[in-house]
Parts: sequence; C-alpha cells; structure tokens
Amino acid sequence: MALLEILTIPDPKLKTKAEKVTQFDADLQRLTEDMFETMYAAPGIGLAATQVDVHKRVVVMDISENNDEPRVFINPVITEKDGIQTYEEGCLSVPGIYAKVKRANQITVSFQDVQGETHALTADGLLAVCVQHEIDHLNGIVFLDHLSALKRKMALKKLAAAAN
Ligand code: QAP
Ligand code: CO
Repeated sequence: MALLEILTIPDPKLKTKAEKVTQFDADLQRLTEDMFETMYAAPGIGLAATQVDVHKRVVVMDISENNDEPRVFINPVITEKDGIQTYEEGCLSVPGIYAKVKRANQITVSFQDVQGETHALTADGLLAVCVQHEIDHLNGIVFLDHLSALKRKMALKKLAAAAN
C-alpha cells in the first residue's frame, strides 16, 4: 500500500476528463487500495482518481462513522436523478474551504466493481451528494464550479490567504 499525493486547486490537472476503465486487473486493485489508504489518512469520505493524478474513472468512498463501509465505483454513471438537496461540501483538493452546493436529492448510479461486475445503487442524503461530487471530479469539475462567481471568488481568496 502507498499514500498518494493529492492535487489541490488551482492545479490544472484537476480539470482533466478521466478515461473509462477497461482493464480489471491487479493494477486497478492496487490503485483502489492506495486510494483508500490516502482517503482514510487524510481523513476524507470520498476520493476520485483524478485527485491523485490518475485520469481513470475510479472513485473510492466511505461515509460510515467507523470507516468500515468502503465502496468502490468504477465507470460510474448516474441513470436517474430526483429532487434537490443542499449540502455543505468540502474537498480534499480544496482544503479548509466549505460551501453549500445544490444537487439532486436522490440518484441511481450504475457502476462496476474491481472485478468488472456491473451494479446499480439508489442513494439519497450524503451518499447521493458524495457520488455526484466524485463523478464531477472524473469530469474535471470541483464543487467550487457550482457556486456563483462571487462565492467562488471569495472561496479562492480565502484559499490563497491560507496558503501564505
Ligand atoms: C466530498 O470530501 C464530499 O477541507 C469528500 O481540510 C464532502 O472527503 C462529499 C476534507 C462533503 C459530500 C459532502 C476537506 C478533509 C475532506 C478539507 C472530503 C480538509 C480536510 C473532504
Ligand atoms: Co472532492
């Protein structure tokens, strides 16, 4: 296992669109293990491969209290969306910044596991938010992109100030 370096904004590599996974091999297994180690160490509840500079459609997540519900989503696609919820989001690539984001309240996501088996999951609440947030990363989008220009500007200012 290995800890991976997490890219932070404004790194342009965070804007890369990730490619579909086609090889369900030992390298993919290793990548998910390293991503879990990195996410748990941070600590965080979700991590997309984009954030560790691997531009493949791979997400790891664990929203449980005790870090005992690891979830892997390979090639995730949202097939249904319903309603609206607002959640105060953060991101390991945007350290120290939190902002309310509006997203679908309930989603159904189709995805593959590390073996390449296809599954579907219907989720609401935090799990639904997290899936949407992480799929955004695979498309080069960070949560700040959902804010108004003014709120994004304020968040970036705060981030720049914290870096000094
Ligand atoms: C995405 O975010 C998420 O600023 C996962 O200093 C967040 O794991 C989805 C973190 C909220 C839904 C709701 C952020 C850790 C972790 C920070 C994370 C920080 C340290 C963020
Ligand atoms: Co994030």
